[in-house]
Amino acid sequence: SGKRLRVLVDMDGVLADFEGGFLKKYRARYPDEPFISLEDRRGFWVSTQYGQLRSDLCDKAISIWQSKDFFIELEPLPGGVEAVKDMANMDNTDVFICTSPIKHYKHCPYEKYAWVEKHFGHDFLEQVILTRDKTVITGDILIDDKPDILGAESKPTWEHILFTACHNKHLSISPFQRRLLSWSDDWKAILDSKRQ
Ligand code: DGP
Repeated sequence: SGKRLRVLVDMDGVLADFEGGFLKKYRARYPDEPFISLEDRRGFWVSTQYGQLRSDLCDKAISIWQSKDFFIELEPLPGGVEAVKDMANMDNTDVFICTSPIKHYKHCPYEKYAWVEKHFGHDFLEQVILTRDKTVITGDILIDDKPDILGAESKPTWEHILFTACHNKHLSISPFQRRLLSWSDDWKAILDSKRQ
């Protein structure tokens, strides 16, 4: 009963393995440079941590995700595509993939649509929201691995569910913030907790 539930699901770090794809391509392109293992990743911004390792590595990191075929070739994270398809087939549930493209727009926005078409099918392109500001998008839940989601709207309608990733797993979060540890975790219970 009640109104429909609207779930916003982030793409990079939640459905698509941005961190794994980055590290693989960085090591292939810069085999003689130091790198940060996924165990040692801290902080959302990959380029910031590489810049701290050595200042010139910031631009080398950025060059990886600005390259053609970076986003389309990202592997799906375990269980994510299946979970979102299951979610989309649930009664009274609308699911949108809500993702922030990088500002180097030559490849990324196109490849994000292509990735959704490849893994979900053409019809699911209806569910894609590209935005640099997720706070202005209304929804009941936003499942996202970025710890701080800020923007023009100071009181977003959604509850942010922090999706655990290599860069955020050590963060202590407010006892009021909820996590989804992986797609094996009980996402259905989180959705049900928001239904009227
Ligand atoms: P989202 O996951 O929707 O919040 O999008 C954030 C995007 O930024 C995603 O494609 C990952 C990417 N990203 C990760 N680290 C960095 C970084 O250091 N600099 C930039 N410009 N983008 C980054």
